[in-house]
Amino acid sequence: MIDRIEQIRAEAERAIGAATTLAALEELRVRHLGRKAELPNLLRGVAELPPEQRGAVGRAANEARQALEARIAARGAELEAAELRERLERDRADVTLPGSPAAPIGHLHLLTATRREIEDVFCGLGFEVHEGPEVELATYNFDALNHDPAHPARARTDTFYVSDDVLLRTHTSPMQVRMMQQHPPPIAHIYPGRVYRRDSDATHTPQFHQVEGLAVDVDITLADLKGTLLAFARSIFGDERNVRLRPHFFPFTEPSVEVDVSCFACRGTGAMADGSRCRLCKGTGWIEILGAGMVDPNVFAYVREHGYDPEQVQGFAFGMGIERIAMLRHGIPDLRLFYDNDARFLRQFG
Ligand code: 2NL
Repeated sequence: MIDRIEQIRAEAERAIGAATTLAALEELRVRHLGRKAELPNLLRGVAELPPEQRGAVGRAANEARQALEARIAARGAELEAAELRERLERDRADVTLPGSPAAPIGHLHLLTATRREIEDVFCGLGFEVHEGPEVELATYNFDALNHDPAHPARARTDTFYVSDDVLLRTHTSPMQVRMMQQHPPPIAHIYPGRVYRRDSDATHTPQFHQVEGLAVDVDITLADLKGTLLAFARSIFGDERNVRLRPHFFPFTEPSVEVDVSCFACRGTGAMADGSRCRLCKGTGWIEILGAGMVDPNVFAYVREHGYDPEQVQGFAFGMGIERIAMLRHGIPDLRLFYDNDARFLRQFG
């Protein structure tokens, strides 16, 4: 009897040691320690043995059962640990990899995004985009553009001079002259970029951004200007918008106009739904967005020998502030917000 117990114990211990899965181990537990297994049966039968055998057999069977229980528990812990290790290995994740899809890092500054949108509109209308130098000759910045020699913008107090005849451009108009010198008509260009003026308050910064435009051919009219700017205004401010031209003065255009877009807050009515006065357009129904006009013949005369005979060609030009367009469109109250680099402001336009 004792031999049989030792045999069962040895066989079960070998099988437990060889078990490779928790399921196989559970099967062994049922086979050797379950209700119908041999060892528990032996234990239950101990009472019927002759008294002199009971002690030894009972002890051996009990020890065998306890030993097998301990073996099963130990092997179970081993297999569990191995399975966990394997699962971790299989599920290994490189937490330093970017997500999928990668989260975008940052976004364009609102001024850059606005500038690109403006460029897209005019590209769609057949205009080319050209950039030029920010440090400019005074001649290109003022004289070529029909500025009166006494024009206040020339003053040292209004313009950053590098030397007597070199300055930081006060508008992108010098590029129009440079490009006319390089390209005979017909041309249709826009000139985006930084410009500089000695000004600083809630509506002026010493450096800001402009987009100017120029279209020259033999038959360009003010109607072409109005149609072009209507298409621009609708792209930027909405399909429902209209534009109107008001007489104005610029040195380099004749006639000159200021261009208004119908108000997108009150749909041009000047009044809100509750009857109150529209704050955006101050109740007028119109918002000024840019200046424009027909290129003054004196400007063409400056580039006459490059194919711009003022008797033969005509064209329109316009100029707008990128900051102003973005402020109107997004209701931004202070120009300086563009340059403070407060991420809480900038992130709103991501
Ligand atoms: C404004 C007005 C304007 C121009 C810019 C221009 C340039 C040449 C010839 C004719 Cl070379 N015109 N530029 C014309 C009209 C208006 O800008 O309010 N800008 C922010």
